[in-house]
Amino acid sequence: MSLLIAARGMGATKWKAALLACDANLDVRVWPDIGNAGDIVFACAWNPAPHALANLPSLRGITSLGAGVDRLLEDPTIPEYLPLARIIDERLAGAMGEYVLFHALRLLRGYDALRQQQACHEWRHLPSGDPGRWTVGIMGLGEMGRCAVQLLHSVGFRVKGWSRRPKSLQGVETYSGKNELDSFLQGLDLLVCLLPLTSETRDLLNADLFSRLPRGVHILNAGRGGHLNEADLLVALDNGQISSATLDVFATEPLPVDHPFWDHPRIYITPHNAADSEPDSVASQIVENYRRIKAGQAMLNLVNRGQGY
Ligand code: NDP
Ligand code: OXD
Repeated sequence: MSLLIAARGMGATKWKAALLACDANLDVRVWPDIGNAGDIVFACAWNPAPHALANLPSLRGITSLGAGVDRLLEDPTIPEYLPLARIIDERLAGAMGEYVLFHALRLLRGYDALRQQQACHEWRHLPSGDPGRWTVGIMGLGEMGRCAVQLLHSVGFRVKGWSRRPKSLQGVETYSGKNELDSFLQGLDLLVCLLPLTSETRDLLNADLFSRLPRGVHILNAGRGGHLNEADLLVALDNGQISSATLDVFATEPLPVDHPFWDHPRIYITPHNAADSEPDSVASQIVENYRRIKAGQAMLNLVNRGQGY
């Protein structure tokens, strides 16, 4: 029995080393060197090459190497009956929390304007900003969202949160479902998207939603590129409805070199590195799921395919 790593853009070698460090007896194959396809019972996938997981007759389960599973759920070559797990990891969620806090502080303190002033050798005092006067709205109160909420709250930001089902979390005004979306959007200074990409959340950040936000709001998207209508964002930035956009994820990744976002003065780009799964931190849960699959047991951190996350 073998475990296959089919991961593009995530350094398969270090994943293999981390899995073997957990269990030196594992037979780990790295796509495309899969050997006998019939040996493979479990696959660890991240942005797999087309058909990488097709035609594996003994495959019994798959784990995403990240928190998100949208690409795997969309892949028509992956049979729907296969159980799918994803990563839940404190370090991964912590990294996302830090990303959101860092950018919230960057925006609150007007850091981009300060950099510009420095470029012009200009000494001009700008207010340092008071987190207690800023409201940050977090879309998605899962593993990522909850950590962001906690960190923002700890430094004094006012925080609102939105999820699919009602939630109660310390230090946050919570809202749920489409009916409460408008109340959630009211009064925000920064809107943060940490949603999974599903049929319900695709294209959610569009002109209609922007028009329901306070004028001059900032937005941050670290969910998936498919949440954002890119053309609508450019219009909203140009007409002042949105002040700035901090984007970690894009409809096409890597972001094409001629994409208009690169040179936009009020778009701040990071290359999908808000939070990365660290092999050493998550290898043990993958090895445990492989053990469970071999034993015919349910995996940890299972994805609900019907829900889409
Ligand atoms: P979880 O599954 O733990 O949480 C998802 C949250 O989104 C839940 O609170 C859920 O609501 C909410 N949600 C889902 N659908 C809707 C909807 N239709 N309306 C309102 N709320 C909804 O996911 P994670 O927090 O672990 O990850 C979220 C996403 O973050 C990933 O899917 C991935 O796309 C992205 N990500 C990006 C990274 C990066 O580096 N840029 C790194 C890691 C993740 P409920 O609680 O009611 O179920
Ligand atoms: C993830 C990601 O989903 O890094 O984990 O995007």
